[in-house]
Amino acid sequence: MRLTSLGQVPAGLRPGYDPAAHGVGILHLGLGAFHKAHQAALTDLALAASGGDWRILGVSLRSPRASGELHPQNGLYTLIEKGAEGTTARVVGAVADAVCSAGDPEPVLAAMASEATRIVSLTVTEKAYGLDRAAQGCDPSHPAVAADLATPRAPQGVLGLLTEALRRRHEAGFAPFTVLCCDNLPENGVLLRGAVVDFARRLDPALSAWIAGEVAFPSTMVDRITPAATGATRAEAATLLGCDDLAAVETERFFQWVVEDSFPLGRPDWEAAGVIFTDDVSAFEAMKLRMLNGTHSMLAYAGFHAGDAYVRDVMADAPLATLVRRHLAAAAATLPPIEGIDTGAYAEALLRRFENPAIAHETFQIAMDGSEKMPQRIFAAIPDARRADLPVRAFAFAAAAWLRHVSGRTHDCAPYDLRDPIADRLHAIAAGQDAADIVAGLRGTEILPPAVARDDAFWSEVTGILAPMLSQPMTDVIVREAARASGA
Ligand code: CS2
Repeated sequence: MRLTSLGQVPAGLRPGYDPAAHGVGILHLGLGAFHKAHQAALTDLALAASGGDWRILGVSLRSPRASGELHPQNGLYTLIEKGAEGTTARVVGAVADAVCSAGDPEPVLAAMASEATRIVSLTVTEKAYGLDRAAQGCDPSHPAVAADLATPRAPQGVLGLLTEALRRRHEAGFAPFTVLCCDNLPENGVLLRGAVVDFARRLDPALSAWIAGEVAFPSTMVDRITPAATGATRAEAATLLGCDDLAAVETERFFQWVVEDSFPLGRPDWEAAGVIFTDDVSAFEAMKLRMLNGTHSMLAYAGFHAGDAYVRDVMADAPLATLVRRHLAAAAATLPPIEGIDTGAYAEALLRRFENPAIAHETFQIAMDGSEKMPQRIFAAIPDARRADLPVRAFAFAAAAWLRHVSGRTHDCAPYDLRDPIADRLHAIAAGQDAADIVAGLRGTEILPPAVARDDAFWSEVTGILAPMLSQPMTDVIVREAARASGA
């Protein structure tokens, strides 16, 4: 039997409120495990604490899989939280329903345009936005952006959906919803605002001016390590519930959400759930991107090629764990001070989170989409390191490990899928004759910030690290690098 109503749920796992008594106020684009483990779970706590019409309509943009799991369950799913201290679980009632916009965007546009929708939040991954980061606008050559510019009244992509829904609200005389970007991008609200305003300008300058003047795009820092759900997740939920839950998710116990408090049409009482509101999210975001995500990317590339399937395996691999610590320290040194935050303590907490024995977070999963992740996680730190005359070796190692990964083959020549929106271009770069050629290929792309692309000394260090990675087992390279990091 499948989970469809709270009546099936053991009393101790039910939400502390009656979900049916609360209307929908949030529409969320990108209904993945992360949304269910983070924003939806925290909205659930806010509803339990203070109520309000803040339930969520979840939207899958491309694949109907996530909505197909949740819709038959009336939005209900089990949240399993795991730490070294043990496991806790509860059923989340914050998601009212789930739909897929692919093929027919009309029901989703109608919901976005409805006056009841006061927040549109997003977790769609970096690549789905179609950003031109350098120009702080949209990239009209991005496939979804190009398609939506051609058929703006029936959009499929993020910028098209937001713009068309805002146009309808403007026409109807409704106030705009707040756009809440929850992806791992620096100043994500500012970036998304620039992209939407630019996208709209290409269609209708007056609409673009209205969006620029009236729509709030608060920036956020989101954090919760959430591996993709597996059969084991669903089996655990079935044991807890006594019925099947195809939408169950598992995550760590830790979470953090730092949000700029700019919600003209109101918001749930997220403070009650432990959300931090501040005027300036950017320092938190840089800390999280460079320390957590930057280290994640480094350990994912090096670890995957060293045979470590999960992050916890990396942490049990002593030489690689040494490089994890080096990276955390190097990244921390590039950050401006944040009042009330000790980056040393933050690094220690990250080490414990990475070690979490109960979380099976695949290095292969983190290795995806490197071209979209490396700029803010690794490359952005380099100019700051240079300005402060700090060593850049840790960043050079991370860049080399990524370039090793884009080859698409392990040391034993086993192929794997290079999941990246520009996989073909990266494959062509990786086909270079030697490390110097591969590095030259990357330096010719727009992936790198110009100041970093010009940094000859940095790239000669990357070349020196990459050369042995191309011919020797990654484990040997890691052992030598760890000895060097420890001053041996
Ligand atoms: C990870 C993130 O997959 C990745 O690239 O670095 O998803 C990471 O687990 C989250 O940002 C943690 O909050």
